[in-house]
Amino acid sequence: MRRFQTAMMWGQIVTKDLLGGPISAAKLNQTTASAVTACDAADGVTDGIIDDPRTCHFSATANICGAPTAPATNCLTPLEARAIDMIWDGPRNQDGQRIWFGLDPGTNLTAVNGTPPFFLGVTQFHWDEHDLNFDWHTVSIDKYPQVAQDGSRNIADVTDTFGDLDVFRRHGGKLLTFVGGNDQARRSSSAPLMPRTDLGRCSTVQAALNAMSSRSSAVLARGRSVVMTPKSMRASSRTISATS
Ligand SMILES: [Ca+2]
Repeated sequence: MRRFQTAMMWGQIVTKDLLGGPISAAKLNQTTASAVTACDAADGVTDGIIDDPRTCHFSATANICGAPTAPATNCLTPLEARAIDMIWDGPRNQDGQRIWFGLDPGTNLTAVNGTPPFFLGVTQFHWDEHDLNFDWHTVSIDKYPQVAQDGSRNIADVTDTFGDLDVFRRHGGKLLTFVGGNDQARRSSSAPLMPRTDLGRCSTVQAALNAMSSRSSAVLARGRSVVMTPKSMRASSRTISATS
């Protein structure tokens, strides 16, 4: 929970540093619509949904005003396009290594990147720094990794660990979690990490879990590792029935 709540502030910090503040909702929504238009049909069904956002490599630079691919309205400046590409990419440290996942193309960008910031992100920064008066505006792109690291040191034991699930496991419990790909806060691509974060330190449960991720990500104890698509969701339902 700590990592993804901290990451809610990534877009706020990127737009603050590059632009002085958030990008307008109209431009964010237009860019999302452009990404959906570009990637929708790749899954074989033109339904307004990007079935597996990991396969969508649309860049917001296509929407820069004056570009042949730019939309008729709500085109972007080069810095706005760079900011949105960084939001999709996710936070990175000074070595260029990604330290959490970006928002999926197709996800509504306005909820955590508009005005005001998503309140849980602001609160998480307070927890990360153990300072109720900590002002997120003082955090730059370069300093973001330190706040995330501070959170690991200061608050992870409180926010990232749940009860001992070994007992649940020994009793034959089966666990199914679901992450909607269009959740503005959760990154569906983070679902495979859930056994190591949200499920805490239960080694036997971790060992029992297989990760399945996509737009409709799921983690199923004793399940098989598959990529979830509408077809495989139906197949997975049969797997769940067979093992329950
Ligand atoms: Ca589609």
